[in-house]
Formats: sequence, structure tokens, C-alpha cells
Amino acid sequence: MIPHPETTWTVSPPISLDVLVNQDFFSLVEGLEAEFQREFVAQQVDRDQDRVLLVGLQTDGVLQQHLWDRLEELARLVETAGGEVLQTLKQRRPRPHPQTVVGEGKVEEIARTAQTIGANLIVFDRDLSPAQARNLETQIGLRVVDRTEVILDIFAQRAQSGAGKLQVELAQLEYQLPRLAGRGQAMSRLGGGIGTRGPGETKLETERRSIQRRISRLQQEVNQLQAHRARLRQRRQHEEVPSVAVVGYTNAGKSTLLNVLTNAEVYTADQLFATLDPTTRRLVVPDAVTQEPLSILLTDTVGFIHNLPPSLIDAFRATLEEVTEANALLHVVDLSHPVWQNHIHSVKTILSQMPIAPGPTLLTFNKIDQVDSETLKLAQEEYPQAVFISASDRLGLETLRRRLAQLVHYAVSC
Ligand SMILES: Nc1nc2c(ncn2[C@@H]2O[C@H](COP(=O)(O)OP(=O)(O)OP(=O)(O)O)[C@@H](O)[C@H]2O)c(=O)[nH]1
Ligand SMILES: [Mg+2]
Repeated sequence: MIPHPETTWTVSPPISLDVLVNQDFFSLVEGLEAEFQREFVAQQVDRDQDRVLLVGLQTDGVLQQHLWDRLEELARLVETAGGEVLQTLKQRRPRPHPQTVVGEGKVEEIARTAQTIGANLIVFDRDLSPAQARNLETQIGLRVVDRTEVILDIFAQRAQSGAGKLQVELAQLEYQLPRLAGRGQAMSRLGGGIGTRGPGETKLETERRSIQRRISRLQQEVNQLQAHRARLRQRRQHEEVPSVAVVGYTNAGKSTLLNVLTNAEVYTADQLFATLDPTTRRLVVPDAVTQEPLSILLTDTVGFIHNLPPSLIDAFRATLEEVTEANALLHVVDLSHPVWQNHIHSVKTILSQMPIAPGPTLLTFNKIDQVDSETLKLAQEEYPQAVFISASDRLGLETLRRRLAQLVHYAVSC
């Protein structure tokens, strides 16, 4: 048999009827099954990781470059969550297919490709409605998740502190609840009568109610956490120490910067969402007017990402309040990232959606050690007020301290 170079099937050469009649089909089938078994076991060896097929949809008005950038970020998210991206499939459609996001033919291609490459998980680069996820899973025969689920999974893996775990659980349940409800609604849409009664719906109802109860309890705990953090902040404000929150896209280098400025020991890594819990440290800078040493409080916290899932924003409100309640913000941007401009835009969008408007912001471009002179010039021209640093190489930190002092001076006096 000749294996086709790009496919998995093989075509047997023509054989005469005589030979065919005499062929022992049972032993042929047994032989093939033994071969499949061997391959299956071989593929199983490193199956601890999810083996992922990514799917991206380019709708009208979306640039191809944007889709690529998004898919690249999604691949990083999947890897951070512990998965391995085997392949990416894309489709162009004027708008998403209401039932399956991508068209019928593409669904078939996804199923075929997943089988060929041995994927066990399909990840879509957009949020799926409960019905869409269910339809896709039925047609593809594999687990199908969306970007939000990947982000929630990373948060769940990262959560260390009680507060972190609490907020992540709340975000996950808030995400799941409408999906459970969606399943119930779909069932009732099928109409009542034979086949629709029985324990199924009742069990779902019970499950839904118990999730709702747990959500209410967690909401109360988050409220308590919010109140506790507010008391801590009040105490700090009482001491009249100005506070600055370090914000920015995930992986921009916020924690690295806090560490080099204040000798903190916050975990840093080339990973998305390395930090979940806020850390506050005291930093001494020369006062903008008197040049006397001035203490400020610098808080490092969770990073942002474009389209931060709403359930996370709600659940992390106690943490995000550290940002909105600070006197001023230090917005750190990874200038070595190919789409740093989009990152600035995403962070500004998230900040603008916060219930309390944050204070004045100092834009700081980080990782200049990794940046070519052209990019540096472009950023300097576009953002003449910004500060340019390398946190890891300790470049530009004196200027940053001075500018921080000016920032808090301005923030406190207005
Ligand atoms: N080349 C270079 N790498 C840097 C610099 N600053 C930070 N990094 C690296 O960037 C990666 C992310 O740094 P973190 O400090 O963890 O970033 P973060 O903004 O706190 O990220 P999250 O907590 O995940 O949102 C790490 O691998 C750092 O070593 C820098 O100035 N230059
Ligand atoms: Mg961090």
C-alpha cells in the first residue's frame, strides 16, 4: 500500500478478483487493528498536555493581520495553559454562522484535520454561545472551548492566595451559569412531551440552583474582600502616602519593574498572567519640588489583555480597585512586542470601562534593550511625554523615578 504524502489514507493497488476472493479479510482487519493500536499507544505517550487545533474566523471589516495577531496571542494563551498547538485553521466569512460560527464545510474540515493530527481539543478565537459550543462538539466529536475558557483556565492554575482562588472560582461559575441555563432553554425549545420529561431537566435545575447559591456566597466573600482592601487603603491614605498602580498588558514587565525599583520579590516569568494578586511596596523618590526623599506606594497587579472576559472583570473587582483607587497610574508597555500599539489601546479601553475613572497616567515603554532604533524613534515621536526604560537591564530608572515624583505631585495637588 502506498501512503499518500499529505493524507492518512492509503490506496491499495488494483488486485484481480481471484486474489481478492482468496484474501483472508479477517487477518487483514486484525493486522490493521493491531497497527492502529500501536499508533494509538504511541500517540498516548505524551498525552498529559492537551493537543490543540486552533480555529480563527475573519469576519467583514477585520484585517487579516489582526486575525493573525489574535491567533498568535491565542496560541500563547493555550501554551500558557499547558496545551500544545498542533495546527491553526482559518476561515473568512462575512459574519459568524449562527449555529456553528464557521460554515458547514469548515466544520467537517476541522473534524478531519483534528483526527489526522491527533488533536483532542478545539479552541476557537472568539466567544461561543452555549448552543454553538454544543453544536460544534456534537459535529466534531471533540471538546470545543473558546478563548475565555482558556484565560479562565490559566487564572485557575495561577491562583495561589485565598483571594485569588475565590475570585477565579467566581469568574468560572459566572461563565458557566448562562451556559447551563442555555442548555436548559435549548431543551425546552424542543417542546414538551415524551422524551423531554424526567430527571434530565430536574437535575439541571438543581445544578443551576446550587451554582447560583455558590455564586451568591462567593459574591458576598468578594464584597468582604473589597471592604477589607478598602480599609487597608484608607489606612494608607491616612498616612498620606501617595499611591501609584502599575498597569499594563500582560507580560509587559510590570512585576520585573516593581522588583528592580523596590527590591520586591514578585514572581516574574515570560508567561501570560504570571501575577494575579496585588503587591504593594514603598518606593522613595526625590520630591518634585523640594528634592527631599518622598515615599510613594507602588502596587503591581494583574495584567490586562484585549477583550478581558467580563466575568473576570466582575470577579476581580476587589483587585482592580487597587488600580482605580490609586492616585496615579504607571502604564507599562512592552515596546519589543510587535503589536505594542494595540496593547496600549486595549489597556486604555479596559481602564475607560472601570466604574471609577483612574488618576493621571505616566506611559512607560519597557524592554528597550530588545527594540530597534526605528521602533524607538517611532514611539518617541508618537508619545513624546513617555519614559523609555529597560527594567531587566536597569536602563532609564532614574528618569522614571523623577517622572514618578512629578506624577504624584501633580496627582495629589489636583
Ligand atoms: N528583554 C527584556 N525582558 C524583560 C524586561 N522586563 C521584563 N522582561 C521579561 O518579560 C517577561 C515578563 O515580565 P513580568 O515582570 O513577569 O511581566 P508582567 O507585566 O508582570 O506580566 P503578568 O504578571 O503576566 O501580567 C519576563 O520574562 C521578564 O524577564 C526588559 O526590560 N527587557
Ligand atoms: Mg506580573
